[in-house]
Amino acid sequence: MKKKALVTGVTGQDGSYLVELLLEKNYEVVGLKRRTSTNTEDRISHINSKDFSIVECEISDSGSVYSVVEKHQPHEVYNLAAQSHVKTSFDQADYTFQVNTIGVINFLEAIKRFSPSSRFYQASTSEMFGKNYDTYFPMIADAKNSPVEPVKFQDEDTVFQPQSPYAAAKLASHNLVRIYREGYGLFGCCGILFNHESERRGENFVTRKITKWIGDFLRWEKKNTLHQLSRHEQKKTPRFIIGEDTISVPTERMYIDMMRTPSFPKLRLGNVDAYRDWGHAEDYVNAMWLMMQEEKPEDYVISTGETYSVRDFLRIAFEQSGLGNYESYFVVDPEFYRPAEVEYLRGNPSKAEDKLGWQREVNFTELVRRMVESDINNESQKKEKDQPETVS
Ligand code: NDP
Ligand code: GDR
Repeated sequence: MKKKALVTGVTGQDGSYLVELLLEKNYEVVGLKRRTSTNTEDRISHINSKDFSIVECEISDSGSVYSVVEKHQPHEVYNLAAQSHVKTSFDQADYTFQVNTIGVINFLEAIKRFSPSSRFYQASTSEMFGKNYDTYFPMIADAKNSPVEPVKFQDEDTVFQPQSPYAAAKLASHNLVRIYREGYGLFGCCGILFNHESERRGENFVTRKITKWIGDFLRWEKKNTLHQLSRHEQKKTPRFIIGEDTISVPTERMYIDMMRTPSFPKLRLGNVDAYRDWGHAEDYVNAMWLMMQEEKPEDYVISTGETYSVRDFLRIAFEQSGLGNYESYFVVDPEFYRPAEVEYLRGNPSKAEDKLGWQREVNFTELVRRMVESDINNESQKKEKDQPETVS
């Protein structure tokens, strides 16, 4: 008999990759999505399998959750649905708790009452560490001659110190899973996942915001520069006028309308000095599945063990796109600062590597490359698809 999995948040980044993985592993997958007035199935519209169905479920509504769990009696429940934007959670704290905490209580209660053998995965987060980290001193052969800096990291034993309503709501849920595990013997495990991105990342998270801007800018550049200019001319005239807030094409280089000076808004970002441990979502959904196959439910840190700043991401993305130095293309906008920030994240994935045999495959540079490439190609592919077919 096929195993049946329920996946909440199926229309999100991780949901889409997890469904692909579970179908590959021969599961029957029921994806749960909330009701929306517009189509939110872009990330899963390519999945065409008789073993995949989508059911409407609002996870903050207990009746909705109880009936879906009772009806399907799933072997595994992956709870990925969340109000997942940290900055938004400062403005929508109540709603964030409704979805990110009450939603989890609804599933734990539903499993306890109607399907106690179901296994439950909760999407916990490195944001729960907030300001806190531990340190170790690296072993350096010639410690006498080189100053030894302590290395900061977080692992399963690091004390949580959340910095946002999002993280506080996720921490409450993290504890609830432990309480139901210890109190009622439910199989509940939490993946403490550090940031993971992809070509499918939501457009208002910083990595995708950067790569999407690059893609949009390059298309605008192509449309608005006079490509008929000789190579010699192109070298002579500046490519752009870079002002405080916008980037403009000089009139003599304009392509379509000689009276217009087209301009493009600069990339606006908040704190570019925050450090994150960034991996690829495809590697991370594999870790979710692995921890659900263990004999005993436990919590695991999933991360790369490396840390880079937002500035590093910017630098590498702009270099890879061919635009070069990012400095003149972006402005710092206080609107994107948060009331409280998490400055430094670097996870130690040793437990997951040792016990689950998990290994990430995509490194940081490759992650940036894939995202840049996808955003440069994406829109043009989409446009081509949208073009009405011509009849000759
Ligand atoms: P996304 O924001 O891409 O996806 C969130 C999903 O939750 C979407 O499908 C969304 O639906 C759904 N959702 C939101 N509210 C509700 C609701 N009230 N009822 C039902 N569904 C709802 O997140 P990711 O895929 O990146 O992350 C998956 C999970 O992992 C989240 O819980 C996130 O907090 C957590 N996490 C993510 C990390 C990351 O770096 N990506 C790291 C650590 C944890 P819709 O499409 O309609 O908006
Ligand atoms: P994060 O991801 O808050 O770590 O949460 P995000 O990409 O939103 O921010 C990362 C860092 O970049 C800084 N930053 C900006 N962030 C956004 N979104 N937009 C900006 O313009 C901008 N400029 C700078 C932020 O201040 C921050 O320091 C993600 C989410 O997926 C969570 O759901 C998940 O739990 C954690 O990762 C792990």
